[in-house]
Amino acid sequence: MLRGTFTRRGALSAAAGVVGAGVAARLSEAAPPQPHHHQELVASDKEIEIIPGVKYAAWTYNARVPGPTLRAREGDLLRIRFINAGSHPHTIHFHGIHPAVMDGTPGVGEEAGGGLIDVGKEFTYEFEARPFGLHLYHCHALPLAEHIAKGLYGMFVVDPPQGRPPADELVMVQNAFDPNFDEDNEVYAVNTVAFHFMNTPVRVRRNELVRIYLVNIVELDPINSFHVHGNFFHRFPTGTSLEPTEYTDTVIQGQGQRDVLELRFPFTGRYMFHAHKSEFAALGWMGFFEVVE
Ligand SMILES: [Cu+2]
Repeated sequence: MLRGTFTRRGALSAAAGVVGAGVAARLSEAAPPQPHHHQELVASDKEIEIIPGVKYAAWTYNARVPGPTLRAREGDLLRIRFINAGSHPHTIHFHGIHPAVMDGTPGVGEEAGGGLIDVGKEFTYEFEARPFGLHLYHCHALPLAEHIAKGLYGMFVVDPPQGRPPADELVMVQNAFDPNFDEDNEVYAVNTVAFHFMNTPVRVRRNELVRIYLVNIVELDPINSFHVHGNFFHRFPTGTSLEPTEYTDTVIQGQGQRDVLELRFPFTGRYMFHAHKSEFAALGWMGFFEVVE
């Protein structure tokens, strides 16, 4: 069974008064990957709160944005039953290596039941998890920008066969919203809720290895970025190698790009993390780490 892994979500969501949004971000307490995974993803329309008091009519996987984080080990067989209980035809398009019929692309594999999944219909995606790395899944129905911007996406983590070193693992899906439909985002965040981690900092321990799974899924803006204060991190692009390629404090990501980041905080205290694009930070994409003993 794949697990949604937002283990502290209940407490943090309640703190922010947020309903239906994926706020917290810990992966560490998830069940270890199993060789066979069965997961059900249900598309549905759902109103979510993107800032306390600001509602957004989202399209969701499993009534949340982002959808549940899927995790497997390289080579595991994934079986993902997709039920479209929404108001529009949708798909699940997984990044990774798989046969065409499992690609979740309209017009591809429809004779075998794949492709575009109509309202009230379902399809089971079945493929091996590979390559290891940090991937994503999202709806690929047209118009693509609308189906992504409405909230149909999530993170897909494939662990290397030998695993990664033990760490405090965090999921950060950089996303944004255009609640007034003017083709320009007004709200930016990681994991949907603007400014959430300003009010509820992400607590980590001094000197403990912290691993961040970072994805950019923002529509309407060509790039996004992640910057951390008072520290540097090792960057593993797409997570497909166990050797980092860069030691830095800022990464730039286009849409669909992702990185695994590893760092340790040598000092206690509060350290900001935010988009190094001032406009995005001012519109919600900023937060704090709180480093404790
Ligand atoms: Cu869709």
